[in-house]
Amino acid sequence: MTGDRTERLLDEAEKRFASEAKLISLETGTAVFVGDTHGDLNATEKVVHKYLKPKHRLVFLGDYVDRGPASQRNINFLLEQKIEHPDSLYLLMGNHEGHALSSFHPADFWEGLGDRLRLRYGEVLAGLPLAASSSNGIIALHGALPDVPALDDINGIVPGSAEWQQITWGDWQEGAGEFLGADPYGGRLSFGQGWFERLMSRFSKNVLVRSHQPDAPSVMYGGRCLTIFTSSAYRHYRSEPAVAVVDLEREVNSADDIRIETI
Ligand SMILES: [Mn+2]
Repeated sequence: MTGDRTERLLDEAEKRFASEAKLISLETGTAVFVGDTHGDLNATEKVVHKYLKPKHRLVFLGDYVDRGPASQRNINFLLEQKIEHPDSLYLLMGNHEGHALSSFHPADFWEGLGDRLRLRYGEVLAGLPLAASSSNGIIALHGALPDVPALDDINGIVPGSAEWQQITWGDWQEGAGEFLGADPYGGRLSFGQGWFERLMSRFSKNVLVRSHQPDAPSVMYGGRCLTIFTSSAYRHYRSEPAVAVVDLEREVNSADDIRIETI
């Protein structure tokens, strides 16, 4: 893609994200949740070709760049799809989209850009929505639950704030506890089941669908925390890239009510 075309794509995407809430509402039809794709354009294209159809809402859970071989093509493809299908496809923010807000490694995509494009991708991706919520019991986001007074307050979360870090950088650990500490080098935050249950109850949700943490068990906390990945960059942790498919018209009480499909 030429520099001019990339700039136009970023301008258009920026306007689109500015008109979206930070908390996306999913009401009817079928939701398809897509985990980290991390530069795996092949996986992203497969998901879009297979699942983008009437009455389907595709929700990507963040981390589109770095690690994989085709970061820029992957994020550009997703931005194009978003502009073309604004109400069928949603791109939530992962920590790898927050390069303008907090530094991390690996950041091969960001470090490979010139100054101008690094600034523009940083500005545009800092405007991505943070979470999606459905009336049948699901909340979906990249990492961990934010400690905000009520679900709707996700709309007021400021990029770079503590609550933003909980969403984009949060890991879950088996066992009791609330905030379990931060990794002083990588910036990762750890949370336990106490934090999980307190906020799920506050938000009146049954199941969290998230990504971000490749060494997490797929299902935790009595079937209420589902972690999925959709990138071959994680093949050493996860057998096959997969998505989570949910009928939005039926109550979801645990991961057993969610269909995992390999792509
Ligand atoms: Mn991540």
